[in-house]
Amino acid sequence: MKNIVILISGGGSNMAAIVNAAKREGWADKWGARVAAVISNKADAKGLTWAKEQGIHTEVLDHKQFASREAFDTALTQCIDRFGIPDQPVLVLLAGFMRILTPGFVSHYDGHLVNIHPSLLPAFSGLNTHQRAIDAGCKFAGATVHQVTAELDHGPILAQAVVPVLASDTADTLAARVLTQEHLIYPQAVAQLLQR
Ligand code: NHR
Ligand code: GAR
Repeated sequence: MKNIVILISGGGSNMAAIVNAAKREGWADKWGARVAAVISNKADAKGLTWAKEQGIHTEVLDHKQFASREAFDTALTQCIDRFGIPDQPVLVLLAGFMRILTPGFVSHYDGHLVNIHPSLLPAFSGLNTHQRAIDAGCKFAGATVHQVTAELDHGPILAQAVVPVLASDTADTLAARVLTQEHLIYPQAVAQLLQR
């Protein structure tokens, strides 16, 4: 069994897309893969309610309870690894997870840590991507699934999707258009990783 742990901070729609794809496409039967847990750094993340309703194990690890990034990441590693299987690396998926992770955390999951970022990387790494794309006059925007490395939003690209930027767009309308594509490419990219 390959266990997947999903980290969220908010709505969790990408998490739901992955859980639904796993169910619909039979990832457990095909590749022995299952979403073992969803962990949020925010107690009020809406995605937690949905995950619980699906019978998925959920945990909250509030970063504000920790004195340093390192202390939080060490606790997060311990929490994630409880859902691992001996001799089988756990696949950790960031899905709207809003905390920058330390190099120690990244190297612990080296090659098994993936993020979806709401821009066409390498353009617009970091936060507030949709407003920045509009302000730059971009005609296209999109999302990128990438391996996570110590350098923020710079790991190898696994998948991208492109959407048009319309003259009438606000950050919210563009974000919604990008999000529909995220829900397609993130599960696809994860399925490709599981097949390897
Ligand atoms: N960590 C590493 N080492 N590398 C990456 O590529 C990472 C990462 C952690 C998260 C997601 C990312 C994104 O897709 C991600 C990629 C949060 C911030 C941020 O500045 C930036 C990028 C991403 C996630 N977070 C603030 C912080 O101080 C907090 C912001 C908040 O809480 O709202 O950690 O965009
Ligand atoms: C998604 O658009 C994701 O790409 C983005 O936040 C949204 C989360 O939505 N991630 C980041 O901005 C990471 N810094 P979701 O919680 O509904 O999946």
